[in-house]
Amino acid sequence: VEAEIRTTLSPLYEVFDGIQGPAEKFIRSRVERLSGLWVKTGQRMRENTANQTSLQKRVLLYPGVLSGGAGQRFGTMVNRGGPLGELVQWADLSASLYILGHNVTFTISQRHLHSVIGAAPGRGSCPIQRPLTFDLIYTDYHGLAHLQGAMGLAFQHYQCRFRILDSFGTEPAFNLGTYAHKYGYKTLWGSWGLQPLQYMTMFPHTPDNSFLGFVSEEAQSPQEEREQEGQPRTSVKDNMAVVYGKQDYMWQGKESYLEVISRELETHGTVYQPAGQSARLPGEVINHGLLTQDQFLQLLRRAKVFVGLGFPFEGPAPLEAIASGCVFLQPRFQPPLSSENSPFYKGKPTTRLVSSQHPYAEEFIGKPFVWTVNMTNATDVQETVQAILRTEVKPFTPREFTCEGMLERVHAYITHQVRIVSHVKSFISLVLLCWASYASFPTWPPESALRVHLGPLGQSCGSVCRRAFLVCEPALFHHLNSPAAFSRLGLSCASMDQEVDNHLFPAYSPWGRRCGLQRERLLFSCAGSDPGQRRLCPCRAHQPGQVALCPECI
Ligand code: U2F
Repeated sequence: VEAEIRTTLSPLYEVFDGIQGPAEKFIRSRVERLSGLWVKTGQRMRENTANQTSLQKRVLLYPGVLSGGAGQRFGTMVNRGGPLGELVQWADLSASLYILGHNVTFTISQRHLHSVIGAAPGRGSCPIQRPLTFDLIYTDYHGLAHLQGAMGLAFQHYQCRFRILDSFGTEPAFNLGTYAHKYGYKTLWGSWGLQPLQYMTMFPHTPDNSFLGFVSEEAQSPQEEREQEGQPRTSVKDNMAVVYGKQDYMWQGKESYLEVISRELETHGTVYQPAGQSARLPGEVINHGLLTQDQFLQLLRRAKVFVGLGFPFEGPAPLEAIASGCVFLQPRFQPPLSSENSPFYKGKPTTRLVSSQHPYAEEFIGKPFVWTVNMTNATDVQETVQAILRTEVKPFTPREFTCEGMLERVHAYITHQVRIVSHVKSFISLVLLCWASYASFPTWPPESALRVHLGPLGQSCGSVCRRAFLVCEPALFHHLNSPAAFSRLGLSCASMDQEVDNHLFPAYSPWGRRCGLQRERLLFSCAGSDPGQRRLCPCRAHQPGQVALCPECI
């Protein structure tokens, strides 16, 4: 069956039926609220991409974090200022897959999971019992562990079908268990040995993973909604700031920073307050309590500045604020945060250095929409706020965070990252095909997209490519992993190292002119650098505002 773009989301609400916790309600109401936008974008896509069809996939969505006791705890926090970023992403992923015409099943119950994947509850099952009826399973790290328990031996057979929503990303060195164990990259998460591109992140953190993202909506009045699309809207703003932080502990110790801002702007908060109590906030702050997303967006629409306090890290709200015509003011982290020095990032399978509260906003959007300051320097803060107030900004959304951008990206992943033929009936050939696609070299993006760069000492391929206004493409590494690739770059190798495991390979060490070839394809890594190594980097161009896709590859 061909996947045909759908023009309604209503049947998807039935998919969510019967799941009634606060988290699921949040997901459902977000999908409903954005349905008009999804449908309109789908229709536009249908007109423009008449010939770009793909096979309909049977897709299971299983956010493990919402299941069982842990899920109940997560759910309880939804109405108390707890994290919503992941729910935003699950909602937008469900809507994207449905609009793109796929067959979507959504569950957060382990019992239901067992029944739909064909395993008896409470014990592992024999894979021969019943072939998996899903082409793809989107889950998270929690869900992966549940699936392993439920599927037994079949778990490994089908692992190429898993997609893991992993907000902060998993670098290859942490992903391969044996390597992680041997070289000190072992963390709480990681070590599942999947293809690094199977991990899907909230922002384009490392190109080793697939950037899934979400949709950043622009707050609109009904009248504006009727206006012609594509015209930047200007609205009259009040002299007000909205502070980013749904729980009052996030505000503690930030009084002097907020005081400087309050001198210039009326300061508003959307902080959860338990019944009968008020949140502990500076006296000058007007607190609205935790708002629904819709109300929150209406507030942003009135404000000039959205103020970051340093936490939460890397969430959706700054993008919504910028889409609503606010400037985002946020603290710089000097030294940068990492899994070495930050309790929050500790145990996360990444070596990333986090230079501010929202590095994507800082690096990919920047001024005049995003200003990054030293929050302990009152003069810096004051001058920045004054400069912001002299600047006029229009609502802005990077293309990759629009409905169209997300649909295009998800469609590209589904079409090109999956090479499982869904019409194959026999279980054995299904398994072999799954393995074959897992083991053979990727063919997307095509080799014609490859731009080879030889990095300087001590630089990761991620940054080598970025500095050339390109992006590192891990699926193209295998084209550089041969003696010929070294000679094409004018490097003469005194030795060719093929025996050592090193996630920086292919790389060249000028001391002794040693060339290193990668022998484990799961270790091809855009992330990672060493002062003694020059890395061979597979870079590619990307579409404007859509870093995940190259111009010639969809
Ligand atoms: C991030 O999670 P958060 O939930 O803290 O992220 P936010 O940026 O605050 O945004 C989540 C949504 O909350 C909404 C807002 C956003 O879409 O519209 N909202 C709301 O409904 N009502 C309000 O009063 C205020 C905001 C991140 F996404 C996670 O991955 C991290 O785990 C977490 C910690 O760093 O930060």
